[in-house]
Amino acid sequence: MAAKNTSEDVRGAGDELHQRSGGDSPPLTTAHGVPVEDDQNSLRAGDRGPTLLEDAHFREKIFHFDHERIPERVVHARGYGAHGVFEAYESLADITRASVFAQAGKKTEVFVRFSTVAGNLGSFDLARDVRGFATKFYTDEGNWDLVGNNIPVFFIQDALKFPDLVHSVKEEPDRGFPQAQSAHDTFWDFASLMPESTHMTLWQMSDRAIPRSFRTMQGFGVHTFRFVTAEGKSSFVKFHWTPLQGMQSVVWDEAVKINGADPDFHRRDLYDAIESGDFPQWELGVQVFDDDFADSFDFDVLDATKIIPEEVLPVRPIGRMTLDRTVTNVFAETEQVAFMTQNVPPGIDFSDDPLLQGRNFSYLDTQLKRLGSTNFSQLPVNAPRCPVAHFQRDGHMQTSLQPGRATYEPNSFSGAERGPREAGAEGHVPVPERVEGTTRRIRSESFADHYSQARQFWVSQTPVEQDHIVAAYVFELGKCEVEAIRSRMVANLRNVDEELAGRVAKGLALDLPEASPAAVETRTDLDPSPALSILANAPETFAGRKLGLLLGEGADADTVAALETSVTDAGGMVEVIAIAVGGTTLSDGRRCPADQAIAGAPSVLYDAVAIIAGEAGGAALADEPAARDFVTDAFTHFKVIGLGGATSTLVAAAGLDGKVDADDAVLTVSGADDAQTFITRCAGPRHWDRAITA
Ligand code: HDE
Repeated sequence: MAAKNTSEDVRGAGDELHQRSGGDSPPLTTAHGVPVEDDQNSLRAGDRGPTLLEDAHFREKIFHFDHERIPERVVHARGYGAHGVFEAYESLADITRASVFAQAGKKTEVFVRFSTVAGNLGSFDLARDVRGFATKFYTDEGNWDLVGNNIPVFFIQDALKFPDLVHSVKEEPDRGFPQAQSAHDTFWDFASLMPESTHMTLWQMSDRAIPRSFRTMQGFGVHTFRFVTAEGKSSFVKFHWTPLQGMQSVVWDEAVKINGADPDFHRRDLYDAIESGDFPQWELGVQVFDDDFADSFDFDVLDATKIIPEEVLPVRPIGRMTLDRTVTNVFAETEQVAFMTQNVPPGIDFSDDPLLQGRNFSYLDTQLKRLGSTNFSQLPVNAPRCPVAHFQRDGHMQTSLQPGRATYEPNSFSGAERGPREAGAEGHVPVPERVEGTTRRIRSESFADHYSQARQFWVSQTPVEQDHIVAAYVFELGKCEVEAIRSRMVANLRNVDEELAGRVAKGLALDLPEASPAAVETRTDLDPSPALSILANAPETFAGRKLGLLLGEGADADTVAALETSVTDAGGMVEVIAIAVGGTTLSDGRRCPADQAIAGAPSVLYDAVAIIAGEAGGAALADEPAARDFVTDAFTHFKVIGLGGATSTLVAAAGLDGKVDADDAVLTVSGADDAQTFITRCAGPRHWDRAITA
């Protein structure tokens, strides 16, 4: 008799998940709704005979599977999205007619996608890279896409150079590596030959490029845009997102290790925060200015390699965004979302920034390439939430039942037969601008100063941040095989700052090259901008941060409970780690389950760590290599460490004997008072003064 694999065979006994999956679930059907009899065995002639062509269910299932993939984004391929809401603080009617800012408390639905730039879809989250910060506002006058980055400047001034930039940073084509990294010859070859990139590389080598979380990074519109009032009065505007969680980054050695321990670190972090109800928020701010300011400012406001320092032109907060809903389906939403800089509603307009102009041209092409149909705007994540009416018709995957008889305008029909009414002044009116000039391929002289703001960024950093920048240049240039490339980049850095160039050259054991010729002499009179430092602006809070609580057998139950309470009260999260994921027994005999086994939970995944153990538990941890690394890494990464109970054997085994006693950020934790003191200290900065050399 023919044997038939049944669903019961596949499930196995006692499988609760499967037992639960019956009940109210709908029947399995084909894509056309026909109920399926058997999803384990294809239709065949005889027990061991060939599969039959008439098995439509098999054919459809495999056909669909074979077509599951679409091209990934050529840049920003790896991203993670979430839904939320934007709320305006006040009416901005005096500067823009954009409905999103029409009145105080006005709420607009948003979708945000964060991303890395260079890596492929399956790359890791903690690459040293710029982060995309793209926001789609579903306004009641159409979608507004603010497609920004977490760094306010860009590598190039003219969109014509974008393919060159991207080709240089992507994996090298003759070998297919390195992925998701700028630390290789072709990127630094290009950057060193393009002095206009220098300012951006300073930001990219800073801790901005290795954020702790999407939740702890700023966002910027980068370009100068325009606000336009109902009366047609326009002003220039630059957009800033400020995370209300505060800014925070990791150190490079942590980034490298996080990529191994949890390549999904940033997406998991955002998902966990939103799912646990800890909704991240950003404040939207604007720098608004007129032609007089633009004319008198030190640099060209159309040059995307420049900022306007906040100290020169303050940022005015105008609203707050809250991300409060994870996606239902990553492909349908995060992958299919189509951002386009040219999506601006009435009240917002472009400037003549050549990079922005190029982007406005590019984004439509990329969506057609990826999504395969001109009707991509009908996908739920892209569809405006306001009425849509036009005479565009048909095309692949048309899902809209467009009514009306006339599909052209002007037409003289009326009512249901007519279609939308005539376009008019209620629509998006481009700012009238008088333009004249001779057509030439030219770069304005006002774009020529490539080093002064790079220097300003450098001198605005704290010494710790400067150390990180030097180390990053040394690391990245050290990965270049061609010495001339290293040397050329250091020659450029001499125009930024002699100390920076000297320290990078020393780190590379390179003879200091002559400074490269500069079109304009570097200005040394620009005041430092404290707003550019992450550390100088770090908040004193543990809210939204995570404590890694490593427990050994016999850990004091009261201390463990007190730590959990203190962290939760501070708005933070705790993850319990033990040698085995089944957990450990506390001093009161209670079994404490673990969230993670130590082998999969190195301390790089946490903002601060505490280790609590009884005698036997402490000795067992000391025997565990992953537990020893847990302590050593936390110490090396300047983290606050809490020690409770019998941890001295572990500390000695980790090679930190003698070092922890005199260390201000290694605290003894025993009981509720200590737990509170410890968490209060965790809210402060990392212990940057820690001497970590052997
Ligand atoms: Fe983009 N960029 N870009 N870009 N960009 C894309 O569009 C492009 C630039 C940015 O999460 C692509 O949908 C050109 C600056 C983000 O889906 C593509 C130029 C800034 C995202 C494209 C730039 C950005 C993209 C690829 C040179 C910061 C991801 C996939 C002028 C202000 C959006 C896609 C998402 C994506 C073109 C420069 C930000 C190819 C030609 C400057 C955040 O259209």
